[in-house]
Amino acid sequence: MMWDWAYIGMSDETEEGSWVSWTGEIVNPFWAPGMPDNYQNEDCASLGLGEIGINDINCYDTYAFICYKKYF
Ligand SMILES: [Ca+2]
Ligand SMILES: [Ca+2]
Repeated sequence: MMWDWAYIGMSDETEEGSWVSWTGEIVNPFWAPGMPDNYQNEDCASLGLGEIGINDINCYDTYAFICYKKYF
């Protein structure tokens, strides 16, 4: 497992450009500048070590995973 990125449970795999959380809610995360860029069809949102904001990366590598939980 690589630890430089962590998936955060959001994807636009179903419809390109429509980001939804794993609970099915539409989300508009705090993207890093220039992201999401859909580089080579990236569909999974992630937080990178030392990065400011969220980047879309591919969904197929083995990274840590941070889930989203709604409290209110
Ligand atoms: Ca995408
Ligand atoms: Ca990207």
